[in-house]
Amino acid sequence: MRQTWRWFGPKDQVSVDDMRQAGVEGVVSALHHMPTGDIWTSAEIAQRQTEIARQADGTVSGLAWEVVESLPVSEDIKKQQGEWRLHIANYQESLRNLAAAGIKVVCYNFMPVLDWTRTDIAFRLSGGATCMRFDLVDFAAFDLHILKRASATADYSQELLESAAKRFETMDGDAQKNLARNVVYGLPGAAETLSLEDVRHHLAEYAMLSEETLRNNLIAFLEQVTPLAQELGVKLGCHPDDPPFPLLGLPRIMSTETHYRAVMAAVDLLSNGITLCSGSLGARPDNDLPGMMQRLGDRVHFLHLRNVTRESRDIRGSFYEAEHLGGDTDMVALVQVVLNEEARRRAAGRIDSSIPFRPDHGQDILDDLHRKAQPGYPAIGRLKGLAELRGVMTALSHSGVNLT
Ligand code: DNO
Repeated sequence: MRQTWRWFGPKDQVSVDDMRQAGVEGVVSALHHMPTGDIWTSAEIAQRQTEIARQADGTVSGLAWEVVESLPVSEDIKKQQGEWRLHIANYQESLRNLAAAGIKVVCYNFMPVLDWTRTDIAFRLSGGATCMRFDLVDFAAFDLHILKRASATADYSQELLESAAKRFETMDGDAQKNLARNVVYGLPGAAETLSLEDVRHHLAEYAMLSEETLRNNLIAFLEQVTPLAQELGVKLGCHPDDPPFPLLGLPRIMSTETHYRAVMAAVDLLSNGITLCSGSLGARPDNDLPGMMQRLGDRVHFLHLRNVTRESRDIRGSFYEAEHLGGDTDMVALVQVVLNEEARRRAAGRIDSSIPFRPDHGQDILDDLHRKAQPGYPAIGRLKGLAELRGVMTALSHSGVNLT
């Protein structure tokens, strides 16, 4: 398991030097400043590689850009409208440029309009740490009373409608603004920063788009880019929906094992793969993460290891981001299955037998509470997660332990 770490570029409050001290082996990054749909040029890619290769004092860091997260897919491609053909051609060109620069794992997602979504970015836990949380009542309050989406009432039970109305009444102007900011203005890594008006405009455009059409559009996109990726030796990994259920009446097509199976089978090439995010998928009680890794492992090209505590038994429910070994996903069992998959790849002579993973997100603890890094991406909270995962990996790979 290759220990990687997400770095948002020179503006990241967690530096290249910090990553080195954390014992990171490889870097996950993206050209966040590039408009979605544009070509990532060789010059821009080389610039980011240079930034990663150097420490603050100019000496060599020994780190390299190994995984792209994300090369974003435009809304035009998702809807198959406007400039979608040009955007696909540009995506292909970006893949060529990345491959030429030696970067061979590319993560993307196919969530319409909103990338990952939380209602609270600093939920205080009893021990004093803060973490990210998705509260369904807050989300419904946003949808019904702030965004005022026309058909929203149909999406919630009577009980939820009442709780959301009550919750909204307790919010002052600042609380409303905060909630809207958390939901729509884009969390780190989201391709777009949207206003409420933008969201309304997108929702109107998606109104006629069924789940089936969205899936067909993903497959059409993959039919165009995967054969090229395969030729270039690039592995694509589709990140799951986060949270893994429909929001704002929009279809979600990468939330379950069944969803992944359909898309993997439709374009049956090794390069058409998965970013297995245990945190996103783990927010649904019917997703069995170790089982998914076991059954889909062949196509898993990148892993996000993180945990959530679900606050309800419903498919669509509230949750908060737990410690990496806490929460509802059995992380030890999952790591065991990853190690098994790597052993299988080694035996088959595959060159990708060390799967890159990153300790995804982290709670804000100690100095994180003052550093104000990107929400979800603190230095110490992530380092703690990485250290715990490293402990699990080391113990399970120890020669005294029998790997089956
Ligand atoms: C959140 C991330 C997501 C992810 C994209 C992948 O922390 O996991 O923003 O990068 O959805 O395309």
